[in-house]
Amino acid sequence: MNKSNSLLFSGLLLATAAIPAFAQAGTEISKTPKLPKAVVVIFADDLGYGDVGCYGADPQKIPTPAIDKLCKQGIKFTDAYSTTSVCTPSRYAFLTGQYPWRKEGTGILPGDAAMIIDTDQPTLPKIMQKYGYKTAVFGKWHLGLGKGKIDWNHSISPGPNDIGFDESCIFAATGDRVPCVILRNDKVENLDPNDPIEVSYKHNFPGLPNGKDNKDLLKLMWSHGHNNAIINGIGRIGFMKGGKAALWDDEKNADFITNEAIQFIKRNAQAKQPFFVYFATHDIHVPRTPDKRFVGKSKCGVRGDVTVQLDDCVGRLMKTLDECGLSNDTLVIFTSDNGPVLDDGYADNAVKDNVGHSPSGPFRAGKYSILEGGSRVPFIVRWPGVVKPGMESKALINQMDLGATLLALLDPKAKSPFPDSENHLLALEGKDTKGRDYHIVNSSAKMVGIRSGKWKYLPAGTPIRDGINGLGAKMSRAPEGGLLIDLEKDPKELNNLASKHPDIVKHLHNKLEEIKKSPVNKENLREYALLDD
Ligand code: NG6
Ligand code: CA
Repeated sequence: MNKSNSLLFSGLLLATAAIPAFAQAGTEISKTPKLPKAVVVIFADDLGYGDVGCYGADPQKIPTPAIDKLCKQGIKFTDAYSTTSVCTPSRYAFLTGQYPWRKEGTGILPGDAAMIIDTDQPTLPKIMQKYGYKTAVFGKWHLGLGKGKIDWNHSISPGPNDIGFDESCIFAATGDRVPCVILRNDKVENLDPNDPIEVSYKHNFPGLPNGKDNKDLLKLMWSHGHNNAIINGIGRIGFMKGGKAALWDDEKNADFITNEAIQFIKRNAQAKQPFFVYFATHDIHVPRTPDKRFVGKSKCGVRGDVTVQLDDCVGRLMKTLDECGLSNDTLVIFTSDNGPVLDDGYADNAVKDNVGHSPSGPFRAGKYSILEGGSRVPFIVRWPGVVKPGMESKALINQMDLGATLLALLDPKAKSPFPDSENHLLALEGKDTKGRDYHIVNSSAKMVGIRSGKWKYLPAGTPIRDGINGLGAKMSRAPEGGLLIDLEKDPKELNNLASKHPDIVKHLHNKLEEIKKSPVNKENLREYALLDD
């Protein structure tokens, strides 16, 4: 924390001292939430609404005791959404408070893409920094790095540390994309300068085998795509040469980032330094490579096993907060970047092994789809002393709302710099069960629909992807007159009520057009610039 921040924070502590005394955490519920000493946001990858016990998974098949415990201690949101149904745009929105469809180039990125968040954009971690929190990201980044062609052998900038993170320890993109190395802050970790890294998403490097023609070299077979470079016996997207000493160990990645986050928590707890953690697990994305401790620990094959691994990571983070005496002063949020997928390009038997389990819970389809399975995700808020344990909330919220919401908590008078993020602090506290008036539902195809109350509307022609695998989905389009669904009665989105409720269709259609056109809130952005010292 720089000097001005630390002054700001001590000022903030003084300010909070003026607020009426808070109830002892866990006993009584306070009227005004105290400022948490820590905020931990856990973003699982491709975890569906129904993949964890507290959202309906059978604990005999996929045990998730740590996540279920978190849920019992806090609020389970039933109507929370990732901003879209794939990773990059969801994370873009979470960090910047802007709908990704407002900006070109926010689709799924290759591993050598330039960073899509401008360094002068407002971000959630910048807000946390400003109010005195030490900020860190661990795990999957997938928002691009640098400005153009990346030289992986030198410092890479801009990156996470330029948009509000004091520390970062990340995979540049995904586990299935090269380069398969870890970046600590702006540099590849463990890089031998005599074995430089080269990356190409166009061609292989002379003499190196590819996954397409060298299946005998693969320990995990691909089912579609994922047949470029072979790294650790796994075919990847993109080609890579060199960097042997820096290659990650797929089976150890979950432990690695968890241990990094644990060290960060302990260090800051000891220094009595408030902190913000964005814990971006790679689980349960492909390639699914559980550590041997978790192999066979579910009854749903490797996809279930990596869910158990994810649960273990969550449990260890919570245990660390306990050990540091911070659990009662930490706001923990658990969610997923998009809905579930079974076969996402590797022949890991996820389809065959998915015995009787519904990854999307009561909803239809999954990742990549505009149907509910694509972006209705688990969203758990544990906030001792503020939220009553064991609550369930139907509040309509979007992960993107965390920016404006946390800012409202830290500084109720501050104007939000975020264009689309809404302040739903009351929903997070469990006091408001309505949440947003409108949420724009978005699929990977940049197509948008709108949700308001129990209604969901997709304009005529919207592509609808119905399936839970990367390939083979049934494609259709919203019919003439649009698709209007009563999500309360029809979570599987089977009955079109558009012709019965033309007034609702008209209203939602107009509202969608209005929100699509509404410009970025320039006034607030100026305010934000003023906040900069
Ligand atoms: C797709 C990949 C899929 C996954 C996805 C991104 C193929 C055939 N499919 O293109 O495996 O990597 O991109 O997933 O390559 S996400 O969760 O990061 O959005
Ligand atoms: Ca994802």
